[in-house]
Amino acid sequence: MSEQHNSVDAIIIGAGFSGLYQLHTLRDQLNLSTMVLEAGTDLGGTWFWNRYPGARCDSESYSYCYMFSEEIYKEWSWSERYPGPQEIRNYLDFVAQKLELRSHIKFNTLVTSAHFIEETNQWELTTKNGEIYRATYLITGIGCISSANIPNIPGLKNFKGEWYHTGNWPHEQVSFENKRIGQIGTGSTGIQAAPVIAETAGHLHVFQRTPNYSVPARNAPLTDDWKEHVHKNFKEIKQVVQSTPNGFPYRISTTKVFEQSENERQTAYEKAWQKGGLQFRATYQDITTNKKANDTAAEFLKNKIRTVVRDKETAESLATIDYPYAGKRPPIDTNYFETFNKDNVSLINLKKESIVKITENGIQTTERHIPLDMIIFATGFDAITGKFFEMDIQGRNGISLKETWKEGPKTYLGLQTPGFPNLFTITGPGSPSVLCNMPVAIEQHVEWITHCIEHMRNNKIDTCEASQEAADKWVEHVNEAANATLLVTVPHSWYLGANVVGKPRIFMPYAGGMDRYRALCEDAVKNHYAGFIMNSKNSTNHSKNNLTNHNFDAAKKITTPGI
Ligand code: N01
Repeated sequence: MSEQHNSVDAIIIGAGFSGLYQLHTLRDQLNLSTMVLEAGTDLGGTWFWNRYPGARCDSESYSYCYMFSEEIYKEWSWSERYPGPQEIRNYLDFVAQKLELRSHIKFNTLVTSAHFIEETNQWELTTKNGEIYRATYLITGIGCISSANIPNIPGLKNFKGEWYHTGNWPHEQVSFENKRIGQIGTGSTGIQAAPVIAETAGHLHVFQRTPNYSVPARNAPLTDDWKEHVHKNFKEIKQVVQSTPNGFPYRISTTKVFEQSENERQTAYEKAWQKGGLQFRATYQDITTNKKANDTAAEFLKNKIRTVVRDKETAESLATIDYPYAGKRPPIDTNYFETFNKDNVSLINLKKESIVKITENGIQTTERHIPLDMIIFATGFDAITGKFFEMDIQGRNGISLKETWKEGPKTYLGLQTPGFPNLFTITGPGSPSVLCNMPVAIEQHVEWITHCIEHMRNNKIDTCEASQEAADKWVEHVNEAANATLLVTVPHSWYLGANVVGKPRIFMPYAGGMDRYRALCEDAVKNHYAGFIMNSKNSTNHSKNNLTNHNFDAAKKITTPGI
């Protein structure tokens, strides 16, 4: 323990959507001394790091923003249907300026450890720069897909060309001009990147292990009429995003697939395809829960691939998909399948030949050597828990978070973990997080945490932590919610941690729906923070109501999951 440290009421890790809003509420509403520690050199979180070619948000811009302030909402106008990283960073900069947040953010400050000190009920944080901070409340806003996953393919260190991971993309311009590029990965990122890389690459080789469904994004500049429309309808838009299961600004149909004829279905799917975007999965209520219903959507999308891609073998490699549509996070794209009609693009089907190693000048597969000047890893993330484990987080009695979560994360409502008092995790594991439009999930968490801390201060409570019983029951319910969907049927999904070698296979986000989740969080508060143990120095009385009053039964029947 050091004698030299900075001490504040609250520290937030991360200066993305979560960190900025949490700083505002704690500093400006509760008057707490608050600071944000951020590893990057500027605002943005996910959007600070993800600058890869073609990067774009898949939530529509008018819903991918804060809604806590009507004034802020109406002062900002988005230029395109789906914003890119620069425009999102500009937006966050606008919010930071408006709320004068920058003075309380310390950039270039990577937190390496956070230990709970029992004697003072404080968290002590150390940074890579060797600084030490203490705070009563520690809040993580570290994002869910922020820890890059670079597969352990033999030989990478010998490669003499350039290589990049999309999630750590250089700030300087990367030129693909006349270069032979190998892109590994065809998730949402790879599907966005390939068409843009192919525009200037000498040749692009796309290494595909698992083919993917994709629906056109149909991105476009927004008209002045549209901008005026969303500003005028702020209240209605907010009401919709806060009441849907996935936080998106559209309602999921209440019609089931087999309530309509084949002709009606084809018309409905075609209409959704033409409209573009993630709402394709909202065409019918049961697409994400009923395999046979899902098959009809899957078949429609596979046929689209076969229609677009001219080379029959390539089309089959792209369209032979053996898992349900939206079973993994469904990408949306701009000309992804069309890209394979270009002469300078080839698909390497890793179901037919696999990567053996990276050589000095290319990739060796079981069939051939492919010479390359650049390798791009669009290989995803150690999602949801990865960033936590990059820090040495220790709670009561020096127990580490890594140890506590070694068989999978165990939280209550994704907000707190037993044994880690006053540690609040925005969009933590076990909350809807990645299954929800992120800013909607973030606002709800920030506001819940703010009210909880306000309650603690008003009632002279020193520590709040989830009870073991509550966490155990919640983990059970998170599994139950996932099992009601087709999400658990995809063995290679990052929702399950299956993309990272050695990671336990546990479904991490809460699939029961943001609307249901919001109600459960409110219910816990109404029941005197049921499931949370509140302690004061002078008394050790636990929260008056324990979980027996807290009813998950209402949450049992999941008909419209939040995906
Ligand atoms: O990552 P992914 P992502 N050899 O894990 C392949 C969000 N996002 O960065 O499926 C060969 O989905 C892997 O293959 P497989 C969004 O939530 C949002 O694309 O494991 N291939 C897969 O094809 C998304 O879901 C936006 O068999 C290997 C790919 O790499 C999440 O980020 C935009 C491999 C990884 O796909 C992650 O998407 C972009 C190996 N050794 C992303 N290892 C928005 O618009 C992995 N792969 C907001």
